[in-house]
Amino acid sequence: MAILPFLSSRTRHSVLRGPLREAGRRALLSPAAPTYVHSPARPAEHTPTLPSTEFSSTGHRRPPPLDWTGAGARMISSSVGISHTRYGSTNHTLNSHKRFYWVPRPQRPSYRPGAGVATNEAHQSVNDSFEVQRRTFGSAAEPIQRNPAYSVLNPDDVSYFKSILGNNGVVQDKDRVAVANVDWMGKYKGASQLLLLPKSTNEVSKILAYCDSRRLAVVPQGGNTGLVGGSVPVHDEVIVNLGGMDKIVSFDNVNGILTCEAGCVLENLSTFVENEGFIMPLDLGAKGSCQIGGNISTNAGGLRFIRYGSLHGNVLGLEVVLANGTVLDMLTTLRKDNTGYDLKHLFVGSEGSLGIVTKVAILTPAKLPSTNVAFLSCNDYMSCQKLLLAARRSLGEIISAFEFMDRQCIDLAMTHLEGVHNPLPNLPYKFYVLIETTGSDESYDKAKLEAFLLRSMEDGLVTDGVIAQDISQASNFWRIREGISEASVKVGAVYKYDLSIPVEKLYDIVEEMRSRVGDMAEVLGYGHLGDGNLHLNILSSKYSDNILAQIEPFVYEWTAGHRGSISAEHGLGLMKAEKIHYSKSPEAVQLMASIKKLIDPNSILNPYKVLPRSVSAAGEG
Ligand code: FAD
Ligand code: 2HG
Ligand code: ZN
Repeated sequence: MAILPFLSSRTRHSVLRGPLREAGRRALLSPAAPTYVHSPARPAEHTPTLPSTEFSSTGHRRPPPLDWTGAGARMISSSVGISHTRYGSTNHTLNSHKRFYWVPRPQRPSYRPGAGVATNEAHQSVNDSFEVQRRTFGSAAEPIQRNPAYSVLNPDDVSYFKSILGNNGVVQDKDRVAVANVDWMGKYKGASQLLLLPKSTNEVSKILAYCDSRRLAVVPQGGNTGLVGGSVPVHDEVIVNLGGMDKIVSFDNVNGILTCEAGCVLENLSTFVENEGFIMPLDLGAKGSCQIGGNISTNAGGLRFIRYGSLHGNVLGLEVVLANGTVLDMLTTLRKDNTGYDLKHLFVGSEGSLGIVTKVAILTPAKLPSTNVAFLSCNDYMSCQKLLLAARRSLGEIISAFEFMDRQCIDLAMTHLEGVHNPLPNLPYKFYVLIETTGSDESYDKAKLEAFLLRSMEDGLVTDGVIAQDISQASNFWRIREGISEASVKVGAVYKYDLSIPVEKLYDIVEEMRSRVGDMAEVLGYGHLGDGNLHLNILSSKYSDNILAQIEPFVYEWTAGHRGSISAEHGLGLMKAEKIHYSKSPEAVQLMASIKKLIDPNSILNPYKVLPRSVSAAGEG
């Protein structure tokens, strides 16, 4: 068996160990030789290239949460800890050496004139933002007119907000407001003049009651890592960022139930529960910036979905503030509760259009001691599919991630990510698969994975592969997969599509798209194969109508034709609000609009997003 010569006694015993993953650390140990899994066809004398000793925690960057308290700086120290109401002063400060990814500083938008007042200048800002949208939106290329039913902010409004939030909670500083107006990709840009930073549910309630009475439009904002333009204003909506509500309320360490405020950064929560012997049921590349309230509002999927499923299953309770300021207490921590309609589900995935999530109760699975990560190559997409089925059968109870990437993704990552190494550098392969297993018995889990990989090679599904020997290597594998998004925005223009497609058809659209755009753009396919979720990214040095014409409506029609979803996990936001009919029936969309009307009759929450304007626009009041 070709695998055995490469399994030295040292490497056999140094496969990633649970304790080494303490607190989610994936990148701290010195590198050891990875266990290479070679195809029987490969010559035994081929010596694998070891990851170089350049692996270092210091060489990586991670995205700091947005600095809502400083003077406009986005890149702040990562030491934003969790404030504890129950756990005293334990320092759960975010460790800057854990997972490495980077949120680029958004392009600084041109400064907006005037300070938060109802003037012609405000309207000029609106027009400025319109120009930007028209140029770059892709799916939202149609002009979006400001709905005149909304009021324009005036000095009395600002004074009122100061009276409830204090001066620090009302931000008009141009730099800081400018940052909050632009999304992570630098693609969607609004013209808001006001950023509000509430610190309690009561403050959120007062903000919304006031905005509703004045008919001021509002955009709820978490970590601003959303990829569909949902988290930033379209015009002059007031931005309500939840970052100041970052306290853990309680942790039930018998049942693993975490209750916290919506502004807690996911990575901070991860660190916190891991110290208690649990893990968060979701994990995503944006974890250093995204907030749990944002995760819930987008129903984020991410890298652990295959194992722990959707937030619809893991969220036990929510506290939500409705548009008129009513605080809806659904913050139960019960596993089972069939008393009437389960209203919290309306807010999971509603993208800030039905209410502002202020508190969350979430079920956290037990942290298991043994983790293994393999990075494999396959010759064709059919082999990836067969590998997934085989993994489900052979690794069923321990599989915790099954991610796939095509060759173009690896090339992109190697070109644009600092400090990453191709684990399989000797030959270019067409497809790569990252498999992670997590279980309770290290030797059993490892033996199981190795046996599975051997069988897969014998069956010709896997051509080459490597199992991480330590956290550094595992971190490198994950860094490649998680870093694709980050690398994609460095190219210039990126058209992102997030599709659910039956697994057997999932890669067909990547190939069709490649032939459609030809040499105008690079087409990448990757994603959560285990969940049937393709991330189709089309990259070019700049946005172009010609490229867009090749992509849309083809991508939506193709997906609908295969009974897929045009938003698997990122939501509709602004980008796809007008496209919902590709995935939902007219009756379903109409019912959604009725629910929106019932809960937010003045339509102040996140206008222009999620639902088509034909069914959701606020009328003249
Ligand atoms: P924001 O971006 O601020 O907001 C997203 C939406 O939620 C907006 O519509 C906003 O109005 C609303 N919202 C935010 N907070 C609240 C609140 N408290 N109450 C009501 N509405 C609110 N997504 C995935 O699903 N899986 C992934 O694997 C994944 N990986 C990513 C990797 C990178 C590098 C990046 C940049 C993004 C990734 N995303 C992924 C997308 C994004 O991170 C998620 O959608 C995330 O859940 C958004 O959280 P946020 O706090 O940044 O929310
Ligand atoms: C991921 O899985 C994210 O990496 C982002 O959902 C996908 O950037 C994208 O297209
Ligand atoms: Zn994803």
